Amino acid sequence: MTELGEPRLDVGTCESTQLLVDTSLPEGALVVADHQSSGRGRLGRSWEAPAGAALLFSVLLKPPPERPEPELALVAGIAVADALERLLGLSVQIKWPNDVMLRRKKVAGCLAEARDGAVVLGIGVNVEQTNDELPPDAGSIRTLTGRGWDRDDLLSTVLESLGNRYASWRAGGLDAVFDGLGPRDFLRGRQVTVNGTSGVATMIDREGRLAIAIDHGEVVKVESGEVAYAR
Ligand code: BT5
Repeated sequence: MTELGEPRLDVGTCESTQLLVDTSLPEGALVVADHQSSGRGRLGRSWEAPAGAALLFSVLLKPPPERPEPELALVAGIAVADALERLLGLSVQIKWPNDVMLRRKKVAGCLAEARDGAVVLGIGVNVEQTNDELPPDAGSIRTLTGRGWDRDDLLSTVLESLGNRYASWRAGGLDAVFDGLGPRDFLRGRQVTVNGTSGVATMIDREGRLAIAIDHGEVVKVESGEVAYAR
């Protein structure tokens, strides 16, 4: 297991925890915010959460160069799913490439950004938001289970799972964490469109690609992109 969370910086409001991580610090350095004024998603999108309602943090990772850094968003999704399943006793899915789903709603998102030869991994988990404070396809622990959760307890559990899964991934790649991914694949069997390719999602493969069965039994593997799916 890799110990994550030291040194730790807690801030009230910031633009984005992603920007506050100093990459010269040792691996495991953590920034936690109560609120972000410009929380970031992938591809220039934003991550929104009212003050005091969500777990918002970034952690500094220094993976070996041979490990593909985009896989870390999946590793993070697995760790968040492990933690939520352990705490809530409910099954949690991963929607390729970086969403964590509970009761078919996005409850958390992960963002792996390469910087200065390191990776700043950001995770947002919706905890106390009401439906009015969330996008339509999103949920919070509160809206989905009827109760909230102490954000510090949640953070400790997520960091512990992440430390475990990250250590396994460092040593053995996605293969070593695949037990946490394959069975949780939210898109499997659903009609999807990614980067203009439409078909039925069949699996996430061991390189982290989404396999899509298109016409005539042909399978296309997609490395990244935004997924539109049928419910
Ligand atoms: C993600 O991006 O899902 C990655 C989100 C990472 C957020 C964390 S919070 C701590 C750290 N600091 C940051 O600045 N970011 C990280 P993506 O797949 O691009 O999803 C973004 C999309 O999700 C938006 O375009 C909205 O449609 C939707 N969205 C925004 N806020 C949301 C929320 N609270 N819950 C669920 N969906 C949300």
